[in-house]
Amino acid sequence: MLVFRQLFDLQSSTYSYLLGDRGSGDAVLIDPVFEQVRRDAALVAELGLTLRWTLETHIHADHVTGASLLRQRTGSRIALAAESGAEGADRYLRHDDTIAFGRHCLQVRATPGHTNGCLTYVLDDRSMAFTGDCLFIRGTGRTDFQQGDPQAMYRSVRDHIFGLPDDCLLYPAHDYRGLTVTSVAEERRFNPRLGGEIGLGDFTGYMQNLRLAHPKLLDVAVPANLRCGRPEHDGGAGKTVVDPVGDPAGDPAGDPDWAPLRYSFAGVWEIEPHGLEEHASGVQVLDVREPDEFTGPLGHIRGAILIPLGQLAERAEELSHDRPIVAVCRAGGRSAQATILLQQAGFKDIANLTGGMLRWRAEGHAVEGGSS
Ligand SMILES: N[C@@H](CCC(=O)N[C@@H](CS)C(=O)NCC(=O)O)C(=O)O
Ligand SMILES: [Fe+2]
Repeated sequence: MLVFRQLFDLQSSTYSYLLGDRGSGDAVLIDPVFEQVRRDAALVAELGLTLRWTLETHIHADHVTGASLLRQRTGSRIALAAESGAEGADRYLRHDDTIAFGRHCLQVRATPGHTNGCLTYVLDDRSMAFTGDCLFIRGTGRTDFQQGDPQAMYRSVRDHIFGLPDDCLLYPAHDYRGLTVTSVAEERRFNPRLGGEIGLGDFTGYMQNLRLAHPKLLDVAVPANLRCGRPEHDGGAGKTVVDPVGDPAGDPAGDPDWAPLRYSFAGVWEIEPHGLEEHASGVQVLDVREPDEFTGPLGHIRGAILIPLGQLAERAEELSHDRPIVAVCRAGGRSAQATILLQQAGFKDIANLTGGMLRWRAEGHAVEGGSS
């Protein structure tokens, strides 16, 4: 069975695609975004997959790839077009190469035009293809920088994409209107730039008059992506010290290290009961249940501060900013929301106790009060 997820980066309107083989657990991720590495790694883990490859459709001009950071974190390998001119990849792809993941594979098609190293990845059964910035939904990638060439793009689309089966689904690297997917038959007929009877001359005329502003990140993104997204300054020991995008707040390389935490795809830092047990002396345990639950049969963790979730927004300042906070409730749901409220209130080091008091007790940790 194929696992398939379409992921979106709001900042750059970029789609990343996770494809996995349920049987072996092997997965590939097409066009990861640097700022989304934490999210994407969390999803891969929650789906029980192992990331084997990150694949680039091209050298992006509008965002930095997450390829290097994912390789550092998950052991995935990096593949992209030999034509791209990038250094530091594990595999350089050419037309007709294949990338296997478990029982599935992607076929590589060279589709230059947006850049000369643009690739389209076609799933083995030709039910879906990932067109990068070559073919968009009722559009195309631009051809006015990075070796852009309207003639090459026209030939790429006509020769290597429009020849796929009518109902082959096409997934682009971007959409700026929120559209998610199209098909070969639709684009062949309705693409306003090169569908129907539109000829090369028409297409070139269209492309020469797009009049788009250059991507804001162009000067940062292209050199970083030519290094597969590896930051220019590496702190050694695999620790990244400089975010290639220059935004430490959005830097997934700087994970909290005050306790062993796991980031969830839901967007919450989680701590396991044994992790809290080990670090209990250095943290504030915040119990967000109702008072009758706090004193009820499940008991509570020694030293826990009780602030019911409904009062947290008003009473957050009763907590110290100097020590990390672990939020606790019955099963880990309300406390997850508590971590979000605390974050909004300006607290920095916050985690949710996974599974709440139920898991805490089930794993044999001590409680105050409660029934045995
Ligand atoms: N406003 C965007 C520009 C995005 C852009 O130029 N995207 C490229 C892909 S890298 C493109 O081909 N755009 C086609 C279009 O916008 O029609 C930014 O600053 O990042
Ligand atoms: Fe692009």
